[in-house]
Amino acid sequence: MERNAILGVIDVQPTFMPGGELPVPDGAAVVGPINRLLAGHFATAFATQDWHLPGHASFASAHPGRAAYDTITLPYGPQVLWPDHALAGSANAALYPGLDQRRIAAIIRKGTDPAIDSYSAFFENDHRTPTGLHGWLTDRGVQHVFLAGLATDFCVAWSAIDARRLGYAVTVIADACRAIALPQPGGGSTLDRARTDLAAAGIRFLNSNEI
Ligand code: VGL
Ligand code: ZN
Repeated sequence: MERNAILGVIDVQPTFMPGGELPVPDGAAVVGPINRLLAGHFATAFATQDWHLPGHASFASAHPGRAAYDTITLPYGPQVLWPDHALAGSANAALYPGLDQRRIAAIIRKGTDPAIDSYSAFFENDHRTPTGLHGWLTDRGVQHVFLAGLATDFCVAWSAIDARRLGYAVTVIADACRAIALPQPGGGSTLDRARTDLAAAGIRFLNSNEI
């Protein structure tokens, strides 16, 4: 692996796994490939944690009359409403206990502003408020960001697009991610849409055995 590469482990938290509050189908399957990559291929990694207070603007429960998976318009744009999830300080918001954390040098918590959702590891969903990750990566000379985790079509995709915009080479490790895949009004799913957007942005997809 290039010396200026890093693995980003996105939202590998029990809240996004079967049995959690916002289960991503087959979500726990990302842990095996991620742990192998952490042990064998990457000297350094960062991780993100989705981290919301009760009443967060992305929770359907905060919008009377709305249901989970509806889309509404908030001041910064469209927002899918989710079941309450990733409650700050809860056991299900911790990094997944089976994740090998030895090489995780930084942990970024996102979604801490009650009024703004934050899918990307780099910016909140207003596309303006930085998380600080870009500065940390820049200071360390990182040029190539590899991404794995949950969910392919939300937090991984938005992190990948922002990383490209910021000038990094970006590779998504496909078999180390799982998607939510919500049906879209015009047909297709959020995963189809993410794949198209990521390819158009020049983001590479590899499987972990090709790294
Ligand atoms: C995520 C929905 C809401 C994700 C986080 O990690 O992809 N999705 N919050
Ligand atoms: Zn969230």
